Amino acid sequence: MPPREILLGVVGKTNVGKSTFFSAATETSVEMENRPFTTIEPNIGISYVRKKCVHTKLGLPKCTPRNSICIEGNRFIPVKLMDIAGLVPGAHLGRGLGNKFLDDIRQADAILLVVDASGSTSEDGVPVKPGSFDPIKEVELILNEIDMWIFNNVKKDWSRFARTLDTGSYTDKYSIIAQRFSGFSIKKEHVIQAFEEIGKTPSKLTTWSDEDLLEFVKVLRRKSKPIVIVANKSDRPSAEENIKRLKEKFPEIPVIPTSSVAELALRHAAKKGLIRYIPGDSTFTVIGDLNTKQREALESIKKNVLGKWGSTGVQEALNTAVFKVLNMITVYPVEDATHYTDKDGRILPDAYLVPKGTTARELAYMIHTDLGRGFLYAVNAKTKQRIGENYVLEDDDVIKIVSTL
Ligand SMILES: Nc1nc2c(ncn2[C@@H]2O[C@H](COP(=O)(O)OP(=O)(O)OP(=O)(O)O)[C@@H](O)[C@H]2O)c(=O)[nH]1
Ligand SMILES: [Mg+2]
Repeated sequence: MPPREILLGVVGKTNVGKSTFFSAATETSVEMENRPFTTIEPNIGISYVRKKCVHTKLGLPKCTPRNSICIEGNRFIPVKLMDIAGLVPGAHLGRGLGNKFLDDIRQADAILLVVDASGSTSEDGVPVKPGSFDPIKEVELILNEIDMWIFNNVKKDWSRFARTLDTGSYTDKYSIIAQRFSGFSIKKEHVIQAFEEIGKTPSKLTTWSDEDLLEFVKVLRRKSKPIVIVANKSDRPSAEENIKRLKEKFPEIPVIPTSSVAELALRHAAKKGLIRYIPGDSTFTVIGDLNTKQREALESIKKNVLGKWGSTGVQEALNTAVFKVLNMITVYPVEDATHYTDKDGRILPDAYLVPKGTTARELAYMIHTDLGRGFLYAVNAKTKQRIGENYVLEDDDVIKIVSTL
């Protein structure tokens, strides 16, 4: 089984810039020779997280990437991005695209919650005077829609389910409850964590009130669908104060100031050969002939976005979701631990995103079932030391697996 594909859902009220974010994040100037993912639905695109490539740390002049891209020492590793239709209040009751929207969300590993930080779109997505709508309300609205949707779905049959669990003798109630929520990709570990957090055990479910169930659902959602707040339209003056407020209001959620239009413009300009810009950079260099309009647009981006926030935020939002919120690390499997190559001599061909805590043997299984089954030992290519199956992988490890099969 190859490493799990990561899917990030771009979620938000209507007209906040979800599609612009999606276009910017999936626009690339470098084509990969073989597409990393097999099935791509229309609203799904490929985006990349950015990391310093391990070849630079190893003092190698270059690498030969296969499942990813390396631009000037920066490894870009693919993840899937889903552009989800705009959400309106009452979606959980079927309003707007209602259930379609919520259905998409359940597949996502993490949510990029896009808000209009400039406060210039109303609850229903209608343009209003900048600063007149509070993006904090947007975050609350969306989280509430997701919570209510899960709650309503689970509540339907809850009392019977609760009775069965309370009266039957089950050894692993957590698993059964996880199954009940599996349609929302909620796993057993999330269920265990949620019970811990609400200070209950799965023994007297029949005594739960609706409020108890809703509280449980909220905690489950937080555990299973972690969020990054994409504070979009940060190029507008009215965004600054709101971004500060968002950070204060949601201290446990990363808030990333973002200008999707700026990122899209930079990527287009780079693609046309007008500028040199690597996604996530804090600046760009002009290398082509710009007309006045182009020059003014780029200067404005430099001043109002890059100069002010340090980057457009698009790359940072993706990186935060994958590395901080989903806790992924990067490992590089190789077949030759001396030269860091695969059997065809490609240097550091693959960069895998794996959850923190993954062991050497689990990595072997991800590369190939046979490698996992016949696992003998692994070699840490950086230190040339042998490591056992229970070795917990570290970020940027380069690993050779030795197997009987
Ligand atoms: N100033 C500014 N405008 C933006 C930014 N991102 C998007 N917009 C504008 O906001 C409007 C809505 O953008 P979309 O990307 O279509 O928004 P959406 O969230 O996909 O909208 P729906 O699909 O209708 O829900 C467009 O006019 C964009 O040009 C940004 O970073 N800054
Ligand atoms: Mg859209």
